[in-house]
Amino acid sequence: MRKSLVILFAILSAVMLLAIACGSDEADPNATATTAPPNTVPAVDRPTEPPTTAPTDVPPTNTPASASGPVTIDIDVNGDALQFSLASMSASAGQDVVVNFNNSSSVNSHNWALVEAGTKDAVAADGTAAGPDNNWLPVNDSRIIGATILLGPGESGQATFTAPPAGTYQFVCTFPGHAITMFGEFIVN
Ligand SMILES: [Cu+2]
Repeated sequence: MRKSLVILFAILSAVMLLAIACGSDEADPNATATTAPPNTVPAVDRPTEPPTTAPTDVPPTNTPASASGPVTIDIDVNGDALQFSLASMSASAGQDVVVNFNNSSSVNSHNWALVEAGTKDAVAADGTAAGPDNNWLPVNDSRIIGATILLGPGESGQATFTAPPAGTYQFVCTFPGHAITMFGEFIVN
């Protein structure tokens, strides 16, 4: 009798354990979902990134190579008056300068010359002596920094030169008689 009780107890225990085991499975239906392995890509299958090489072509910039880059200055005359359209112009020392002189006068011939400070009348006097064949300018004169040729009415021309050291210079027309009123100051910074 006692032996059969032990067997019954063992059977009941086995049934209960089985019930617990089944209940455990039913109570945890998502267990496999949370433990799914991550969908990782093997390192060997990853696409290789393009090499990051430094660009060989430097893009152009609008920054001037230096603060004293070339400059172009336009100047005219005041009609048929013996006057330039500008009383003053300026540039930086060492700067490449282009002066575009448009002689819009209908009757007068002019030139434009940059000369050392205080020399415009003396240069003009020597220019008168040099004559029209020399554009009314003394030849190989160290006081002249730059000049156009003689320009007839309606003509235009250029003077190209390198701006001299800082200071105040003069520009002048050396056509005979014009230097009295036809001049201005050229300031080099
Ligand atoms: Cu003149």
